[in-house]
Amino acid sequence: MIEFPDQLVTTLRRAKRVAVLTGAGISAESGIPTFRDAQTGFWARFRAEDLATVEAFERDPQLVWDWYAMRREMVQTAQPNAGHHALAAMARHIPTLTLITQNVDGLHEAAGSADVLELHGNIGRVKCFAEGTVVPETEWVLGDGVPRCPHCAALLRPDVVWFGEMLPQNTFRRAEKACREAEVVFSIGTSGLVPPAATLPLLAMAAGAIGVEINLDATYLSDQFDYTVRGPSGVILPALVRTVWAGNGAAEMGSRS
Ligand code: BJW
Repeated sequence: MIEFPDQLVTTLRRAKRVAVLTGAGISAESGIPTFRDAQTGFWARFRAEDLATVEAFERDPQLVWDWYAMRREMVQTAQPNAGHHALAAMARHIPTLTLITQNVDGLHEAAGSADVLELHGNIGRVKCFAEGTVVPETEWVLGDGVPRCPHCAALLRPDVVWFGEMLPQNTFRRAEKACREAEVVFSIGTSGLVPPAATLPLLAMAAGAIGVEINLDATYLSDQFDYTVRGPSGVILPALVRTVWAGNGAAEMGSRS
């Protein structure tokens, strides 16, 4: 049985505002490889800078399109796991739980979470490379290579945020606000290596939130959190929800205090 510190359990039971940042690790148990995992990560097989940048798309649009098509197919057949479901359940106990994700897979929504702040876009959407307009699949102009925009004939690209691109400003502002107001902030399944998303839990803790990191391994941000829990989020999160909202509670997580 996983045991959680009394202070965290009590705080969560009373909390009115909680912010949660998730990364690729929460979807690992749904069979979607993480970005930086040495064994299975996308980054282990492909160089990020060869695929997830505007320059890469300009250099070789077909390579980038094919990579995203392969990942889109993987996401379409994936199911949310116990970690996604536990966060959807947690939202039913907390008046304002803001779920912020770096993931582009839509699995939080598939688990029933509403109003998810998708910082890095969604792999299920495609937009015009020239105008940025989202184009539904029924309107793609198909030819030999990468599909084209029905309005201006420019190439279509995935509606995700590549390195060096701006995050959706309104979404990021809402995430910042939720973090500034949170009593507890969770950082779940993220290496914390990619700004500006990685700064959000730090912003919340600087504003007074209790910080909790849930990850298989230590990250370079681990020392900054009040509590760290090592293990798969698909196991830790359901246990946390059971403990906080169905009784139990004790202490077994790492703590900086
Ligand atoms: C488990 C587990 C289990 C495993 N349970 N845990 C030039 C430079 C900087 C900024 C700008 C710039 N030009 C313009 C900007 C503006 C700026 C901006 O928007 N500013 C705002 C203020 C509005 N834009 C940016 O900052 C961009 N950032 C950037 O360019 O940074 C520079 C940089 C360069 C090089 C390295 C690092 C930074 C936005 C970046 C957008 C990132 N895009 C990607 C690709 C998305 C599209 C796609 O999917 O292809 O987003 S990169 C990739 O990293 C992806 C992820 O969302 C992101 C974070 O990765 P994540 O989720 O943390 O995954 P991993 O694999 O790193 O970690 C997994 C973790 O899970 C590990 O810790 C495991 O241990 C753990 N784990 N199984 C629990 N079962």
